[in-house]
Amino acid sequence: MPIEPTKSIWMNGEMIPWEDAQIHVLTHTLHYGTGVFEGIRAYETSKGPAIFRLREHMDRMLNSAKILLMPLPYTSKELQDAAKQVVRDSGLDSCYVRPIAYYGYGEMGLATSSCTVDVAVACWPWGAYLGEDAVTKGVRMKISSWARHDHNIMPPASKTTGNYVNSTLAKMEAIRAGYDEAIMLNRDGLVAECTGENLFVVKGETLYTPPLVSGALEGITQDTVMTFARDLGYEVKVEGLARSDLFIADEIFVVGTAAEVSAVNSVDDREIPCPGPITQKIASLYADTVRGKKEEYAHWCEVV
Ligand code: PPE
Repeated sequence: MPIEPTKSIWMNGEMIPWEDAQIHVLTHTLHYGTGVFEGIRAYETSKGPAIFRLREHMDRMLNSAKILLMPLPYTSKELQDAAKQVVRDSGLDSCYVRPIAYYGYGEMGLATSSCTVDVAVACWPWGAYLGEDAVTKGVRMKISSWARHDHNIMPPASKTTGNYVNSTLAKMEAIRAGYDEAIMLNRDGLVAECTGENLFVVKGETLYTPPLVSGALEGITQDTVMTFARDLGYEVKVEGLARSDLFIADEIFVVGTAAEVSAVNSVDDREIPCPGPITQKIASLYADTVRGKKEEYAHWCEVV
């Protein structure tokens, strides 16, 4: 679906008209994939639009930049304020927020030491990421033939734009083979994550999710879901998962800001019970929490 423009985009500290948020074709990051970004959602709540876990997202953006040795000219707080301003200005009740920091136009070559760092924050309406019925009917997963890049190739803890070449290869392979999404294994054959989501396996009353060392981004939705699961009395284990753990899971679901909580109905054509009761419970708690309907988690909703 095409991006639906909003009024303005925050660029280097100023709100500028949507159509003026342009960059030069010789922008460094366009050539080398050296940007860092975030994906955040704002939801309609009874107190007005609120951005979910805004601080954690902007803190992670600072960490992504740190890993890349990129000197971000803004603090987490300044970026949080920029995101709030963009959402307010859009007049939207709910939207997706995309901050990005990139090496700008001015120098070429792989060393970034003398490059300028530009930062933008945009928002627009973005619907269900894995389809409208991802929660009820689930998605069909393919284990990718592409390995997840690892810590000594592209650090998965940094949400770097270039990292997503790996995700795009896997996503396109899955879609062209008739699946909805890919599960990526690391080079040791352990489950890492999906192209834009973390993964959970349910076995009995225990939830398993792969850690950063397996090649997963430390997801903020993953953290939210782990909090829910523990609060609901389930055990949560952050540990390595093998391919077989997927095939014989009681339930599998994937989570991310864009994908929210989406059920999995099969992995490489092995059916997974779907939608499972624990998946449903977590998905509905997530849907209520992000809309500010759960008092105990209301501190995660940053009213704009
Ligand atoms: N792993 C990857 C590789 C990833 O891109 C995301 C988010 C996650 C895990 C989940 O992280 P979190 O959002 O903090 O729970 N993917 C973002 C980008 C999606 C896109 O297509 O662009 C997102 O969900 O916003």
